[in-house]
Amino acid sequence: MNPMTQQITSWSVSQVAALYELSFPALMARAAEVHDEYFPDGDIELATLLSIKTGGCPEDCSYCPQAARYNTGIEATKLMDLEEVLDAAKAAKAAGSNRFCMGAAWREPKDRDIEKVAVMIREVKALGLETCATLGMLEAQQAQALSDAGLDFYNHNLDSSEDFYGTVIKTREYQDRIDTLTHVRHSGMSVCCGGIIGMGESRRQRAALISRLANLSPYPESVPINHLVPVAGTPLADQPPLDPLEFVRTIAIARITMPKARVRLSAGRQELGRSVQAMCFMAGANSIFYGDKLLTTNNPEAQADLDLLRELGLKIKVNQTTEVAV
Ligand code: SAM
Ligand code: DTB
Ligand code: SF4
Repeated sequence: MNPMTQQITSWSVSQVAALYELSFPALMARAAEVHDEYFPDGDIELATLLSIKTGGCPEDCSYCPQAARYNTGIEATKLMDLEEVLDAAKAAKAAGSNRFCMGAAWREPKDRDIEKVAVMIREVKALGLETCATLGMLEAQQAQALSDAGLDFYNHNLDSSEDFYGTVIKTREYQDRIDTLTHVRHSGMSVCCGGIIGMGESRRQRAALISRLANLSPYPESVPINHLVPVAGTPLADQPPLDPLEFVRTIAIARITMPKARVRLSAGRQELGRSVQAMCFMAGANSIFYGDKLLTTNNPEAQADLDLLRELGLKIKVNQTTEVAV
């Protein structure tokens, strides 16, 4: 267990729900206090995503443009070649990224997929980038193989509270996600785990998601908080937008309940705009996906993000193994 993230407390759903009921200024002040205490540098981590295998996924995740069953116009591809992945990783490093995250639209990888991704991990790591992968459900020995290849983080999200989960995903159980997270933790890798806000869940269900994340023992080192990107053709395409302040509150509550985690302001940043993003940084977000594309949807242009961070006076995290390249 990483001593950095050892648990000292647990959070009941009611305790987390009570945080949502604080006045907005009181909640923001509390989150900022926790953030200052645990991240006195206040730097922002930059993580770049690459979809190494896009579309054609057999799962039914209602939010996802890559599910084969929805008509979203995404063309299914094979696993990318190593050279193409390395070119993208080199470009990410040159643009100042800290972490390179390889995503695949699989329900679960086959063992031969793990072998190929392991080669990518070794080579990307050799460039001096932190590595992350998100490939779907893993068996224990697959998590171990990725860990042995040098993978630093594995991303696998809970996505929602357990009681809301069945309304968005029916092709796998909540417990399957917990099992994968357990395998990842036991393999020695760091855990990247968060969820999506704005899928029609109630405030109580948002509180239940955060409570579940915060009570993972230890809680994740990285917590991506995604705002739903409604994609035409998916069942959630017409989901009414969430009040942006509710999203900011969720970031603040993630910061308070998981003080040592990197809380990542993830999908949906383009739609949030600069002011709401600035509030999210005040609420304790200290990581973003950086680069013009997420997996299949758009992200703010890299230069716009660098400009925003500079205007807000926020420092960019410097990897111990990475020279400053911005
Ligand atoms: N297939 C793997 C899996 O499901 O674990 C890895 C890739 S999957 C696209 C990774 C995560 O992206 C999902 O768990 C979800 O949190 C997020 N995601 C996918 N579509 C999204 C959308 N439209 N809006 C916000 N987040 C989304
Ligand atoms: C995470 O929590 N969000 C990222 C990453 N982990 C893999 C993915 C967001 C995907 C948004 C929809 C898309 O671009 O396809
Ligand atoms: Fe497949 Fe992952 Fe998309 Fe679900 S979120 S449909 S598992 S790619």
